[in-house]
Amino acid sequence: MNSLRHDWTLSEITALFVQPFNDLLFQAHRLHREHFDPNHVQVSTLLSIKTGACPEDCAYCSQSARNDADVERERLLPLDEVVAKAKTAKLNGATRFCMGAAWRNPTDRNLDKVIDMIEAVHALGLETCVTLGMLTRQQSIRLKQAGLDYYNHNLDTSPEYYGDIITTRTYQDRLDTLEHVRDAGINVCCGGILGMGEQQQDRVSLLQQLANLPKHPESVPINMLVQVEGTPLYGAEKLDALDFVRTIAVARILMPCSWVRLSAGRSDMSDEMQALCFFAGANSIFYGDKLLTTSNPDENQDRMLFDKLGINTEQQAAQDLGSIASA
Ligand code: SAM
Ligand code: DTB
Ligand code: SF4
Repeated sequence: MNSLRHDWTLSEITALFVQPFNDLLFQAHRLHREHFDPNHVQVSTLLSIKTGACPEDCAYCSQSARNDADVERERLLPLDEVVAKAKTAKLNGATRFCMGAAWRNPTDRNLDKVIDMIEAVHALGLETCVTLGMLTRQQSIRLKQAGLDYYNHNLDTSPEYYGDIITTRTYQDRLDTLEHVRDAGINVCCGGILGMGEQQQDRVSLLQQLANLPKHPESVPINMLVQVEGTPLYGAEKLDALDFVRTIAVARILMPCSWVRLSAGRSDMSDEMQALCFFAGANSIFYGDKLLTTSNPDENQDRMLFDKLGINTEQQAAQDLGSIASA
């Protein structure tokens, strides 16, 4: 097995980015095939369990109380509603159920309720993932004890551009939460957002941060900004589609055993662009017509795309996670 590196330099990553497109995609796809079935895509379904009124000032987010987006705020959903949504997701073919809350961090009482949800979703035979904001070491241990499979916490962008996007929590706060989650033994889901007006060097630097973590995240969501009216980033210059594909390819090369998720933003992507992303090494998506507050392609559309591409979504043996676990 190719040994995983955690010492990538900015100039090495830049050199990958600026190769001719075909050379980059060939390199990424070859590595993808070495570690994964190239015709398999993992599907996760998202549910917002607590929506809006978030105290943080993330410039992209519809749920920040400081932004002016038209989002109906909702309290923490009751357990039976969450279980009903998870059952539907499972019937539709999802293998992982991800629950997101618009919190800076959960209180311990919040966490009790989320733990009930994790246990109930797990009992349906689904993998569980939550994204609740910053966590303490103790809270991470409690989530592990509840059987949580994945915790999503993104770095969002490069350390250099970060201050232009969020001022209410630091990059180091994010790294600290990732360390707590990792140390508790929970699988890490960590990625970022492209198309926020960042430069290529920021995309290089974000990927360097992810690849040089002490262990690669098992899951790396690459989101294309969903521009929401009323947020500061509404109207930001769009990222060229091929630069997005290049970023997926470089993520695949740097983190060859991680699941790279083609996350938010697929509603604005053509079938051809998504097909290129899958070729470049993306092998996971969010499935179902809603992300947290914005829309996603509906299941029929995705089924049709997968049929055209010959992609299967059945759950597979965890042989690939096994290979990263030993790295
Ligand atoms: N409040 C928690 C937090 O921020 O850690 C969890 C939920 S938050 C919505 C999870 C992630 O969704 C963010 O870190 C960001 O990467 C992504 N996200 C939020 N709004 C987005 C948007 N408009 N476009 C793309 N990604 C977005
Ligand atoms: C991630 O990286 N992307 C998801 C998930 N983690 C929680 C969130 C996407 C949110 C898109 C905007 C919205 O629907 O509010
Ligand atoms: Fe709050 Fe998370 Fe949105 Fe930031 S990304 S405003 S922390 S819900």
